[in-house]
Amino acid sequence: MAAPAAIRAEADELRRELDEHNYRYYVLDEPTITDQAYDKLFRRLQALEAEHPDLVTPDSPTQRVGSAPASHFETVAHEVAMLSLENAFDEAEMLAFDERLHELLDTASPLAYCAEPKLDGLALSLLYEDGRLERAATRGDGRTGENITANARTLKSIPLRLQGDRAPRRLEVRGEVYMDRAGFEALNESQRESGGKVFANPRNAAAGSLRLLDSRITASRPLKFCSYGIGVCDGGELPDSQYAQMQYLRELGIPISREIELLDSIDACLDYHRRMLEGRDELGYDIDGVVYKLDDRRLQQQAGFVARAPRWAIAYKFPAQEVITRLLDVDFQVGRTGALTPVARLEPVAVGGVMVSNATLHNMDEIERKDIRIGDRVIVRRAGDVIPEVVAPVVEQRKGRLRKPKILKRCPVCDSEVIQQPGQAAWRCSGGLACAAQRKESIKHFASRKAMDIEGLGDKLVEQLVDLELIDSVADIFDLTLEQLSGLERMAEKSAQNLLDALDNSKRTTLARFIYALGVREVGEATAEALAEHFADLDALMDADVDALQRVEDVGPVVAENVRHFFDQPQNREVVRQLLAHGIGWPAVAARDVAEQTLDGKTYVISGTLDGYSRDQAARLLKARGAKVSGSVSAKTSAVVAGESPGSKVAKARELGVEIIDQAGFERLIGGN
Ligand code: JCF
Repeated sequence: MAAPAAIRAEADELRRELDEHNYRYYVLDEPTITDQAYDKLFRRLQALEAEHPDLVTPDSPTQRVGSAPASHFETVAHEVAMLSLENAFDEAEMLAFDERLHELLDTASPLAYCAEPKLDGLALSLLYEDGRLERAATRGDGRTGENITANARTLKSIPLRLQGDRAPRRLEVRGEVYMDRAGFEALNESQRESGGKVFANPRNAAAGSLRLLDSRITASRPLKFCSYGIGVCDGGELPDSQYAQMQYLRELGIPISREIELLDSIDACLDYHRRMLEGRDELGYDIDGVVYKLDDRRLQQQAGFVARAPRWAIAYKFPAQEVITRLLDVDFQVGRTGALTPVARLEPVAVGGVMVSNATLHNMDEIERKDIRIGDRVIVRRAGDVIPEVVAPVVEQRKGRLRKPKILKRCPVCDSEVIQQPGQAAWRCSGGLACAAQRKESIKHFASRKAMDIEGLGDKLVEQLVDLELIDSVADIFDLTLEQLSGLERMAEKSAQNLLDALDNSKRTTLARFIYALGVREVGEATAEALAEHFADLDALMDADVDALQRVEDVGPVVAENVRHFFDQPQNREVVRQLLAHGIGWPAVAARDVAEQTLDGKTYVISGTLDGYSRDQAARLLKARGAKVSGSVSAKTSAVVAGESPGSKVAKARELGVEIIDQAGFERLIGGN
């Protein structure tokens, strides 16, 4: 049965609104509604489409989930070849590029360039016909690529239809598919957990995710698209400058770089390059240089092409963020919790413009998985603000039999036994606070900004104080005297007094900071905050059993066990006692009443939107009263909480005869919260 006209009109309107919000989010970077409100519209559309399948259109925002695997990719011939770029590696080569263009174009006036960062991803061609995405293809060898339409459709930053009604009849948009660093880290984390493939860098992760035969997997990968130009254009006029063309694409709903700039001369280009190089780490995604294009399209045409690249564009490369060097040896560093981190000693090499001679190898499992040997040539990566890491060995260059790095039997700092707990990748020194390394690290952590925030008590000073045996534990720092401090190397009396003042000031803190400062394994700021809010009182926390601890939001069995174990150690309890005796204190935290477990044994499913509660909040309130919250309805479900525009779950509940309760019913359950 065809859907009634009114329903069809509502679905069309929802699609229009969702497209608009997608555009505001991905292109303008200025969302005007919350994620929740977006989800609400999305679910309403999903519900309409589920009830009236004839309403589903291929360009509906709901159709980005991917489809059953293909056996192979079809070949696509590019109507206009996808070119590569000439490279420049220094200012002299950039000046020569500009000079040559002046000669070719027979002009002495400064030339204007359109500049943008060069993303480190894969080129993609998107063909829109009458404003609809018809085909997506990889670059391939520039003449023919692969048809990966099903995969490209799953990227939310690629519009399935163009905005407005100004789109030419046929428009081929070109750009780069990439993964930002946060997406890359999150993907690798989940791959590690599920035993899947771990990617060496964001580029490999993007390539591996885009060219999957199963587009449903592509849909789950954090891929992004950013356009850099236009290929084919039929049946429409394009602006006559590169910069204006890019703005035009943006108006059509195509994401372009936020960093794009129109520059009036080659000098401005060199300045842009310096600015981008400086800001490189803060961008959040890897770039390997800057692309400059002659802005005037008529001049571009005059300049023409060489074999496989335009004469009117150039990529000015940055120093590589991945380089190859030799692994000389592997040492071990002991962290705050005793974990031994293997550290690569490298033949010094410049990475991203910085000399590097040490890099992390993460842990022994990682070394084993990557089969890294001492003496190998290894790929070293330094990107963003993370510490340099060894990505992989270059196995093809391995000569002879090389030794595998081995974990130490004894701690390199205190000679205690090194042990590995079952199910954990980390090997740990068993010395605890008897180990100077762990003492130093725990004191550094205690004093750090997000913990007790003791200004002037930096890493170097902590090491000095521990080495001189002036302090042993975090409590000892409050016994330091002016005499002791001003007797230290490079410490004037003024700085010594400032440090004593800072120590005094730090004593007025918050319970959350204090808990965090203690450095319990895996208790970060957020967990410390949750513990403080839940228990409101240090004694209550110190005496809580594992079950009580697990009732705290986001505290699972491992963290609960760590907290319990920490406070079971008499020396830890003693340190806490001493700290409090020094006058450390905090304003009282309003105790959050522990809700009565009125919903113990019940299981609820939430569907649709509740007024005034996000789904997470609603779930939390139910869980706080002992209920379980599940994502799917079964005969065991106690009730479905149905908010506004609920989905198919309500239908399922009806089918199974499961109770359905509305907003008022939900509020009765949680007792007028
Ligand atoms: O960001 C890039 N990787 C990128 C590649 C940017 C551009 O403006 C490009 C490109 C490849 C070819 N322009 C051309 C012509």
